[in-house]
Amino acid sequence: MKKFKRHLITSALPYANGPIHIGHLAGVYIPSDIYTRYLRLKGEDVIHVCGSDEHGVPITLKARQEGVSPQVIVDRYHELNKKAFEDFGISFDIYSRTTAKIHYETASEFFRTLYDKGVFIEKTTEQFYDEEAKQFLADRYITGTCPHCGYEKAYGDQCEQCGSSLSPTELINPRSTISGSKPVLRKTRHWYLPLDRYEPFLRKWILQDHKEWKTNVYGQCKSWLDQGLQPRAVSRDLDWGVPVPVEGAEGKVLYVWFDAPIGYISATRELTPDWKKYWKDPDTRMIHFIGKDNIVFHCIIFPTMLQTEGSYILPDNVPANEFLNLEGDKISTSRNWAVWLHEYLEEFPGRQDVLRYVLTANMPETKDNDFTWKDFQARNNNELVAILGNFVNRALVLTNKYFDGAVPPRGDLSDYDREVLEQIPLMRKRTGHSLDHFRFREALKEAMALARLGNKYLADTEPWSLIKTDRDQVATILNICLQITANLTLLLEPFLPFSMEKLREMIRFGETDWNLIGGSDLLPAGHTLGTTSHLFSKIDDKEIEAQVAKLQATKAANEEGEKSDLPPQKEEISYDDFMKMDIRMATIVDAVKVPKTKKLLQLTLDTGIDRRTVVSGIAEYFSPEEIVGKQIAVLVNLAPRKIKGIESQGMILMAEDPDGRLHFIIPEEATENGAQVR
Ligand code: B3M
Ligand code: ZN
Repeated sequence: MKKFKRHLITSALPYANGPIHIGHLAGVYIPSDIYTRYLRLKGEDVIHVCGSDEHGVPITLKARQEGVSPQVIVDRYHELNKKAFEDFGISFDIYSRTTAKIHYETASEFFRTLYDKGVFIEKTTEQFYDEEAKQFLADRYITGTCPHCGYEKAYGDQCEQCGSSLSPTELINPRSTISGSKPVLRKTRHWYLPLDRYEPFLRKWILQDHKEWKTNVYGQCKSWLDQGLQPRAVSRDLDWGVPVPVEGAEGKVLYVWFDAPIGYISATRELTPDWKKYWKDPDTRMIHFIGKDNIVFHCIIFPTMLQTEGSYILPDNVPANEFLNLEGDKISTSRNWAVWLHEYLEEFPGRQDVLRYVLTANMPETKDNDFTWKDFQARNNNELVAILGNFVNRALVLTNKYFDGAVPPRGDLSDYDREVLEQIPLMRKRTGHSLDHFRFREALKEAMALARLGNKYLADTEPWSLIKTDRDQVATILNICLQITANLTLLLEPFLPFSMEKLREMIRFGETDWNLIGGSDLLPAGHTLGTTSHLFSKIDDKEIEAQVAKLQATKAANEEGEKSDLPPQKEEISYDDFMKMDIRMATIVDAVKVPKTKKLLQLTLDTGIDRRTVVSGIAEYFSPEEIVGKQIAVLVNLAPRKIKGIESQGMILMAEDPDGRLHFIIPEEATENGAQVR
C-alpha cells in the first residue's frame, strides 16, 4: 500500500432538519471517530471534518410546515446536532455548516470553474410548476397516486408504500403540496453534469484501481456503472441554496448534492489556511465515511466533479456502512422510531461509552443490523462491567490494599507471566490490522481480548489467596495487571474515549501513543496510582423495560394513527392566518327549513353585532324546534354566499365525526352574544 503523508477524514454532513439518532452514529460517526482517534494515537497528521448540510428540499418543506424560514430550522438543528456529537465524543476538528459564507464562496467557485471549462451541458426540460404559489415544484413538493400500487400519497420521486422510485409526471392526479392545486408543465433550463462521458475514467478508477473497497461499496458502484450513467442536473428552481453563479440564472440554486460534498472543502478551508495540502497534494489520503444511501454521490458524482475540476485529489476509500434497525424495524424519523441522542443522554447520563460500545459491537458493516435494548443491557452487564470493569477494578483495589496504591516491583516471571506479556503486542497488531481495514466490530473484539486476558490471568493466579504465602509473587502479578491496565487505556481509547480518560486518571498515566502498546513497563515500579472508582455499572431490568415500553407506546400510537379514519392534519397556517378569522358567539333566534331541500336550514342569528341570516346544512340531524335558543359559535367574516337564492352571511361551527355526523359546539356556560372566539 502507498505510504501517505497525511489523512483527511470526512463524515457525511447530516441534514439540519432533525436530530441525530443511533442509526447515524453506528453508520457513520462512530466508525469515523474510532478511525480518526486511532490515527491520532499513531501520531499521524490527520484532520476530521464534518458539518451540517443545510440545503435541500426537506429543509424547505419542514420550514413551510412550521411556518418559519429555512434559516430558523437549520439554526436549530445545527446547534442541537453539533452538541450531540460533542456529547458523544465524536472528535471532529471542525463542525461547519453549508450556510457559512465560506461555503457559498467555495461552492460557487467550484461550479464556476466547471462552467468555464465547458464541463456542463445545458438542457431545457418541462417541469411541474405551481401557478398559485408561482414556483417550480421539486419532486418532494408533488404528491399523487402511485401508478404501481394506487397509494394516494406517493411523492414525485418515490412511493413510500411500494418503494418504487417515480418521476413526478408518472403520478396519477398530481397535486402541489404547497397550494393543493394541480401543477402544470413549464419549460425550465438547467445545467447537467454529463456523467456518461466519465464512465471510462470511473470504471478504471473504481473497478480496477480500487478492488480493495468494501464489497457492499464496490458492488453498488459496479451496478451503477453497468446500468450506464446519465447526465445529472446540478441546479434546481428553488429559493433556498447557493445561487447558480452565472448570469441569467435568477431563481436557480445549486442542487444540494452538488454543494454538500463541497462542504467538506469549505470546512477544511474554515479550519486551516493550510487547507490545500489536504485537498490538493496526492500524498494526502482522503477517506469518506458515509451510509449506504450516499454511495453514488461519494463514489461517482463527487469524484467526477473533483476529477473534472482538475486540481483536487480523489478519495482513497469510502467505507460505507449498511443500516441499523431498531428492535427489528427500520429507524424512521417521521414515525419517531429511533433512539435520539439527546434523549439517551437524559436517560443514561454519563453513559456515552456504553452506547458507543454497543453500536460498535453491532455495527452494520456488511449487512443491516439490529439494535435491541436487551442486547444493550447484556453487553453492558456481561462485557463492560463483568470483564473490563471487573478486571480493572480488581487490579486497582488489590494494589491499594496490598501495596498502598503504588505499582509493586516485578520479580522472576513464570512461563504464564511471560506468555501474558507477549500477548499484548500481538493484540495491538491485530486490533490495528482490523482498524486499517475498517473492520470495527472485529477491532473492538481484538481490543477487548486484552481485558479478557487480564480477567483470566487474575482468576487463574488468585493473588487474594496467594498473598498469605507469597507476597513477592503477588507483587509480580499485580505489576503485570497494572501494565495490562495501562495498555488498555491506549488500545481501547478509540472506542471508549470517556472511560479510558477516566482510567488514565485513576492510574495517573498520561501517555497517548499507540506504539507504546505492548510495553511491559508503562507504569514503573513505585509509581503511585490515583483514586479508584468504577468504570461501568450494571443496568437493571427496570431501566431496560422502561425503554422497551417507550418504544411500544410509539408503536401503538403509530398503529392508532394508521387505522384511524380521521383526516390528516391540514397544512400549517401562521398565527396571522388564524387571526384573520372573526368567530363570535351567537344565539339562534329563528330556524326554518329551506323549501325543497333535505339538508338546509335557514337560521336567524343574534351575533351581538347584528341579526343576520345563515344557511346551514344541518337539517338531517336537527329540527328547527330543537335548536332555537341555542348559543353557538359562528364565523362572521366569511364572504357572503347565495345558497338556494338566500344570502348566507357566515358559517356556524360544527364538529363532524368520522361517520359524517354533526354536533353543535356549545359553550359550557352561556356568554354574551358577540364574544370573540380565539
Ligand atoms: N446530507 C444525506 C444524508 O444525511 C446528506 C449527506 C451529505 S454528505 C456530503 O444522508
Ligand atoms: Zn406505490
